[in-house]
Amino acid sequence: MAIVVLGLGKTGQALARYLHAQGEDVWGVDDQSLDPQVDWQTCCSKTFSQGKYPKLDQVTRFFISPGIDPEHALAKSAQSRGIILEGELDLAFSLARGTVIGITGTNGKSTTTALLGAMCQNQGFNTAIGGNLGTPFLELATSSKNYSHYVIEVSSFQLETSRLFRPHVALLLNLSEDHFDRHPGLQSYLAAKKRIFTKQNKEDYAIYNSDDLYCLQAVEGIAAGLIPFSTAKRVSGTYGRETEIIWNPEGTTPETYSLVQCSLQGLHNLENISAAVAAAKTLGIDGKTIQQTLNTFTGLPHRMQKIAQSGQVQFFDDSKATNVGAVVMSLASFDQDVVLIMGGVDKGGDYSPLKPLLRAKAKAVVVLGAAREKILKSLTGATEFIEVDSMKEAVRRSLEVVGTHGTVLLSPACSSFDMYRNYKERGEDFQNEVKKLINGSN
Ligand code: UMA
Ligand code: ADP
Repeated sequence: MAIVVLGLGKTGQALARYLHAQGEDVWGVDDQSLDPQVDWQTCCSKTFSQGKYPKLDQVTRFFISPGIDPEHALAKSAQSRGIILEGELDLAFSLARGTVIGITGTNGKSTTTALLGAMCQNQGFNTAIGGNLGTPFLELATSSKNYSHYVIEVSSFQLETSRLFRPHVALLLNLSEDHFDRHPGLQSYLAAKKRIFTKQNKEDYAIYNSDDLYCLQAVEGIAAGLIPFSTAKRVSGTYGRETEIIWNPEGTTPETYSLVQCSLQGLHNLENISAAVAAAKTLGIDGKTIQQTLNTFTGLPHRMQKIAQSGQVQFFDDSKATNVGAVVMSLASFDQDVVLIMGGVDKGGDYSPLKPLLRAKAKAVVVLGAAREKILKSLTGATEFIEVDSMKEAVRRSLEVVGTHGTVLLSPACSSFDMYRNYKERGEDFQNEVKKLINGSN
């Protein structure tokens, strides 16, 4: 009897290694060639790659990596035999011994995960931070470090196959169009996100954005205790406004946290901080630790990261903004005179929500990558558009257009896979080109 692990990236390797160590007969499958650096014998008894698939007669369990569509041919053939597709999340959850905090939403997951993780660590909790953020949850759950807390970023892809995952504290930050290349529409995407709450009971907590209609829809009828956060009005949880966060659930004395020394900027980060503070209070973290973490947390790279200033021109790397909702928030954080560099691989969403912001804030948009035509078709008329073929050219043209003052912002609204391995590589390329150009070595 064998177990198939489909996809041998980070998740697949963690799954195969764990299952193999348990004495299971693990068959690893990947559509690409296998990484020669990995000693596959330590995780799989058989491997299949580049279009070769195993027969499923002897297969009893089937794990699928989050990046692989359940419509994948081998996964479909397993399902047609009555084999249930399993993901990593449930297995990791069943093995984790501490308090699990799950964070999902379209945008802000990584920032909120890292911030809340830092609060937990500063409180002295033995905290694991990971999941979709980087280190697979399964690796953390099976580590010998005996974590007391797991702060886990969870994607819709991971939630799609979950049946058991029950975080003690679950956060839903926001919901807007994303991953339409995989989810047939917003309702299916929302249904996947809602699964973060499905297994919770009344001893658990659901922290949600009460300014977001989809989040309100997602928490309807769930069993967990509800804790809202808002940046628009005072609610019975956290309220983020300008330079402070107020924690004031019904029946409590209000607590105020200052953001004057906090380096996370912008309305979107006010949401992320409000969510993190609500979770920290729910976990019993003391006010002093929360304030100290807000004062010292520096944010993650490639998320609205200010990378350079040349005279009155500032440069921001927001390469992680891979959907329209993220770019809307980023643009909203600037006054005007923005030259926006966008493009990459289209994820099936609608670009038109950018139109009013581009009219109000942009000097020009520099477009590159595979989604160029679709972007131009939906946004033409909102501002000046410049088509380019490389990041080098994008930076050079941006600098010409921005003139002596303004902002050059890489915030692509697309994924990066047409030109780069991931958003990090894209951000690094942008940063290098900016540095070369402003230092005059290009
Ligand atoms: N593969 C196939 N057939 C396919 C597609 C992929 O065999 O049709 C193979 C690839 O050749 C590769 C493997 O599957 O070897 C990759 O699997 P994967 O895409 O599931 O990626 P992992 O390396 O396992 O990384 C995943 C997450 N990636 C995705 O969900 C796409 C990582 O999130 C996460 O950090 C990691 O697990 C650990 O939990 C990245 C991500 O982009 C950052 N996530 C998306 C996002 O944030 O928008 C959801
Ligand atoms: P995720 O892990 O969900 O992709 P990140 O924290 O990595 O989120 O941020 C990705 C991008 O999304 C950032 O570069 C920023 O442009 C945007 N962003 C961050 N937080 C929010 C939010 N709360 N609402 C909308 N956009 C956001």
